[in-house]
Amino acid sequence: MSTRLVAMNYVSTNPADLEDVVTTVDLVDAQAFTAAARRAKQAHRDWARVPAPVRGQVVANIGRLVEANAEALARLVTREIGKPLAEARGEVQEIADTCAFFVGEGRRLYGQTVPSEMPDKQLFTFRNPVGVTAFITAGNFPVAVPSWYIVPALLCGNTVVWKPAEYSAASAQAFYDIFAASGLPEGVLNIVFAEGSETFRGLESALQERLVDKVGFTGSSEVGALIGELCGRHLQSPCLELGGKNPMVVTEDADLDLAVQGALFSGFGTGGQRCTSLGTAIVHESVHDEFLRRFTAVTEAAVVGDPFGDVLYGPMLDGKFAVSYEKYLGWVRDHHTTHGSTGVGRITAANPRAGFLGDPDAGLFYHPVIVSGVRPDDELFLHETFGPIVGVTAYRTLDEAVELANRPGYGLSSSIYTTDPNKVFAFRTGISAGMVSVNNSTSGAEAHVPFGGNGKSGNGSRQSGVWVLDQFTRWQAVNWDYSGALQKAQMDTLSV
Ligand code: UN1
Repeated sequence: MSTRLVAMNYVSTNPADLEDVVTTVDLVDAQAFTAAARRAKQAHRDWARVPAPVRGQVVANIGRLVEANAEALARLVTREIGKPLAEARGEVQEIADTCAFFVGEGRRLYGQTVPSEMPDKQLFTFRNPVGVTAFITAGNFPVAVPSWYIVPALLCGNTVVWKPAEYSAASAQAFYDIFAASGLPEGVLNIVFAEGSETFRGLESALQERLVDKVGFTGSSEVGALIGELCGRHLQSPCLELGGKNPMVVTEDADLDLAVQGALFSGFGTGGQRCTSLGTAIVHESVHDEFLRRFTAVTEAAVVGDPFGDVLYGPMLDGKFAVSYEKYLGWVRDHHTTHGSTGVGRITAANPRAGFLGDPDAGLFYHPVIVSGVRPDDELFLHETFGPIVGVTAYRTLDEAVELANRPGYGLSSSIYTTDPNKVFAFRTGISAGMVSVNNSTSGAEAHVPFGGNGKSGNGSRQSGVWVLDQFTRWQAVNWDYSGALQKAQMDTLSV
């Protein structure tokens, strides 16, 4: 473990106005991360002994506080990461919905009774908390996604170390303050601001010292693989919620206007910076040109700008995404494209930093880009771009469409626009995605259904709803013998 002290702070700025400093936080080093895990470990025994219905009451308090502070929190999220206010309000609502769901789970958290093969004997199962959980979350959903981890983890009797993204530090701190005011005992929830490599090393020591029992990570597939490797060395299976190259298949019988609305929202909503954002629209050859024409038209009419205004999307979440996005734009520029491959749409003059692609005064604002004619071996077809780029390609048979949809090797979200139920069936059973939308957007999952992906999108873990309980509890089998004799399974089994 390092003894180096990292005396650093991070300045979180408003991506729509880089002069506006939202907050400054101190970043701690690896040792401080491990120390937080130690605090969480100390707090665990008492928290696990609080009856689950009472833990549910704390979750109810959190939900009430979130609702009371909803508008302020949503505005802070918009200011800090540039997400349009309507989306930020929805995100805050998602925390309240998650709390509402898990308040009730405090009175369920069911185990089972299981018949024994021997007389005078009972078998039971109990859900036990896993212990200390450690979550590393991204900043594109700076409060909703952390709530998917933290609320059920707490409800199940775990304590938490949480490392949010630095660029959403103020939103994370406000979220933490709400949780801290809800009656959570000291040490149960610990927030740590640290840079990635210090977090990794801190987590490594915490796993080595057996201080952490379950890791959750939301972020890129590359970092997810490193976290998976690290956890695997300690025989742990983390929750990994990673990237996506989410396909949308549009069949020949689809309602094209509906499909175009779906493509606009899932491709360019949040500036394409959701793990569930649309990557490629795979459109039947007979409607491809018409789809492209209409999609281009609505995209050209869309307004990008001040996230407090009525816009499709605002700036990139943070400068670091603009840097990586420039690389993807390089792919676009190199590509043989049609329909405005270097940018369609316009940027509103309502924002003083408004400008056009390539204009240094545009700050972190980027045009939406539609790339037609993407081919299965193109980098643009295969890789997540985490920005406002949507590829469009044509297909002939549905089998071919499904093959194209699976080709990038991710498997988070997907969608099909069709009026033919047989095509829905073929798509649903052929696609290797954790989530399938029918005549709806790839993004915007509801907060109480299983969320997660396969392949490069994750290791099969699921968040939300009752499904997440399997991440944050471990089954304990209890074998209780009333007979007063040593009854041996398999050997003393009654036969008739
Ligand atoms: C993410 O981008 O990490 O389904 C999560 C959606 C949102 C969550 C996205 N509710 O688009």
